[in-house]
Amino acid sequence: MPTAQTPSIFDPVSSPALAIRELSFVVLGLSAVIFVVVAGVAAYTLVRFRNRPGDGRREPPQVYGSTQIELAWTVVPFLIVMVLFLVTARYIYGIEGRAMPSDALEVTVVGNQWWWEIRYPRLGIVTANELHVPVSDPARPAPTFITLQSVDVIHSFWVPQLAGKMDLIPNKTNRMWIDPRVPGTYVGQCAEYCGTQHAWMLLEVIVHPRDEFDRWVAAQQTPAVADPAARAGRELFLSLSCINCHTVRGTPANGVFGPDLTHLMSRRTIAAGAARNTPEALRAWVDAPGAIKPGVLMPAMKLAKSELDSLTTYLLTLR
Ligand code: HEC
Ligand SMILES: [Cu+2]
Repeated sequence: MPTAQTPSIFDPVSSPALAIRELSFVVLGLSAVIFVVVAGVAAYTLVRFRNRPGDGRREPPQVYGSTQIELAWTVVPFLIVMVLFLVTARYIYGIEGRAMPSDALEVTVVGNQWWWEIRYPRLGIVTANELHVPVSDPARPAPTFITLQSVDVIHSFWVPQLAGKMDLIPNKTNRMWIDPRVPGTYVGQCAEYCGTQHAWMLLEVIVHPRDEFDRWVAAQQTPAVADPAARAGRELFLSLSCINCHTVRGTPANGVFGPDLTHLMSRRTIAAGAARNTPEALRAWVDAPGAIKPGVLMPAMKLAKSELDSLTTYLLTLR
C-alpha cells in the first residue's frame, strides 16, 4: 500500500477536486490582475504626484462629485463579482448535477462523536474510519456516491485531494461523489468543530485497483471466524457490555453505538486515527480509552489484567 499523500487541494486526483483547483486558479488569476492594476495605479500616483520642491504646502486640486468616477468604481467591481459568481455557480452545478450511474458504488458515511461509520448498504459491509473504494479510470468511470448523515452534531467530510467539504447534518441527508483516478491512500478529517475530540476524527480513503477492491469486499463480507485459541476472550467479550455498543457479525454482539468490530484487524488505526492498530494499543484502549482520546464516549470498564489480556487476544482474531 502506498503511503498517505499530503492532503493538498493543489494535488487533486478526483474530478470534483480537479474542478475545485481549476476554479481556484481562475479566482487567483483574476485577483492577481486586480492586485497588479490597483498596486500599479497606487505606485504610479505616489511617484507622479509626490510633493516636489517648490510645491510648498499647497493642496493639489480636489475632485468633488464625479459621476464618471462613481460609475467606474461601482460598475467595474460589480462586473467582476458577477463573473466570479457565474463561474462558481457553473462549477457547483457541474459537480452536483452529476447523476448517479446505476452501477456506481454506494456508500453511507455516518458522523459520530468522534469517528466515522462507513456502510456499504448494497454489499452488506459496515466498517469505520477507513473508506475503501475502487479506482476510477476516466475511460471506464467507477465513481463512488457517498450519502452523508450524522447521529449527533454537525461534522464535515473533507478529503482535500478527492472533493470539496460536505457537512454531515443531523436529520438531513447530503450527497457527494468521488472518482479517484490514482490508487493510494488519501487522508482527510472532520472539518467542522464537533466537540472535544474533533481533532482526532481522522479519515482515510484507500483507493484500490479493481481486483484488489473486490478481494477487500469479499473479505469484509465474511462473518467473524471463531478462533478456538481465543475462546475465553470471546466468551468474556460476549458477557460484557461491549456487545451493547459494538457489533461482531457472526456473534450475538449487535450494538451500533460504537464501531463495528467484525474485521477490526483489517484497519490500520483505531479510534479514528488516535492510535495505530497494534496489540499494545488495543489493550491500552480497552483498559482506558480516555487516556488515548480524552472525553471519548467509550467507558473504561475497570477490567482485571488477565481480562484485558484475553480480550486483546480475542480482538486480534477479528481479521
Ligand atoms: C457505551 C458504549 C461502548 C462500550 C460499552 C464499549 N465501547 Fe468500544 N467503542 C465505543 C465507541 C463510541 C468507540 C469509538 C470511539 C472513538 O473513536 O471516538 C469505541 C471504540 C472501540 C474500539 C476501536 C475500534 C475502531 O475501529 O476504532 C475497540 C477495539 C473497542 N471499542 C472495543 C471495546 C471492547 C472490547 C469493549 C468491552 C470491554 C467496549 N469496546 C465497550 C463505545 C463503546
Ligand atoms: Cu469534527
